[in-house]
Amino acid sequence: QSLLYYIEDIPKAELHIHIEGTLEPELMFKLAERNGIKLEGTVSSHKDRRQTFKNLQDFLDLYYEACSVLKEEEDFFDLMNAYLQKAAHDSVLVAEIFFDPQTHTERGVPFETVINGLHRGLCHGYQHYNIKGSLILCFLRHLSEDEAIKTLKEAMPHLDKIIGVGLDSGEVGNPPEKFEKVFSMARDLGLQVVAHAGEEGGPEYITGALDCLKAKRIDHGVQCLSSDELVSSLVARKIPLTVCPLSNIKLQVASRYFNGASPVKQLLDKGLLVTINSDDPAYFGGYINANFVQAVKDCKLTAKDVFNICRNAFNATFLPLVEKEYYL
Ligand code: ES4
Ligand code: ZN
Repeated sequence: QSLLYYIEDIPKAELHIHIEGTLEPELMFKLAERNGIKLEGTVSSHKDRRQTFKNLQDFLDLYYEACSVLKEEEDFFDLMNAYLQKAAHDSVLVAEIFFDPQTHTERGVPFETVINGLHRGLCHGYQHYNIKGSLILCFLRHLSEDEAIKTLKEAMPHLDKIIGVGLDSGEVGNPPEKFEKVFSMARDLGLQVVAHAGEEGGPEYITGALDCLKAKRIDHGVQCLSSDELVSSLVARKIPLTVCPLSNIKLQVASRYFNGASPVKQLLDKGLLVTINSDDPAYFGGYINANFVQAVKDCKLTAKDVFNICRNAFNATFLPLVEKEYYL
């Protein structure tokens, strides 16, 4: 009803979106054809394959496979442009966007191709949709720290196009401590730090991301609810959580611990700085507005809750203070 219109129109900051996770089957087939790549199946069969996932790894296998159609700078530009167009439709004004360079450099696509295409897409999006977009380089945690360091070195000539670093991919078995050195190097370069933690991993992954990597935001973080001590610490240190309701539901993160519903309500009730985000919208059934609708439905949120969540997100951006104040 009217809350749905409120959700559609309220200005938003998107803080947890993987650009590779916005690759819709339609664009995937278009790029495959342009690059002379033969794909199995059809747009419709690929949509079907994205309906359910057993867990994070089950999704990641498909996500990395789909990335094989991304080859040229123009492909990364088109991917970014397609996302920003959708974000504008969802009243997104600021977007801090993850990209996974190692997914592409491992296949022989040069780092420059990836970053130049994405960055050109952001510039185009600022001009055409008035979205303030920036890039966060994510290291793949299933790979070694040496490979992460190699990637950071490749990024050095492009530091003007990156605001921070993050950590993603399969969490369990790849704790934050594995990446202490590369995150310290990144901080010394003046980069901001975020990390996925407490998605499938327990509270110790969140503590590690904060204390060892010095993360300023936690991506997901929903598993903090199993430690009262950690919750108190997150509240006291005002650490924002970038929560992704549809992701948690589709990857069975919610079902195992929160009876299949988004844990947004429990997190808000503890006084945590919750934000609502998209994660991999082309796989999880919807972009940021759909994630708000899901949370409102699961948690019976009010317009006031929606407002506070949006305000939390602008507050949690890495914008310079004067720019941030403009949105608050
Ligand atoms: C991801 Cl949902 C999620 N978790 C961890 N890593 C990721 N990369 C892309 N989506
Ligand atoms: Zn994510």
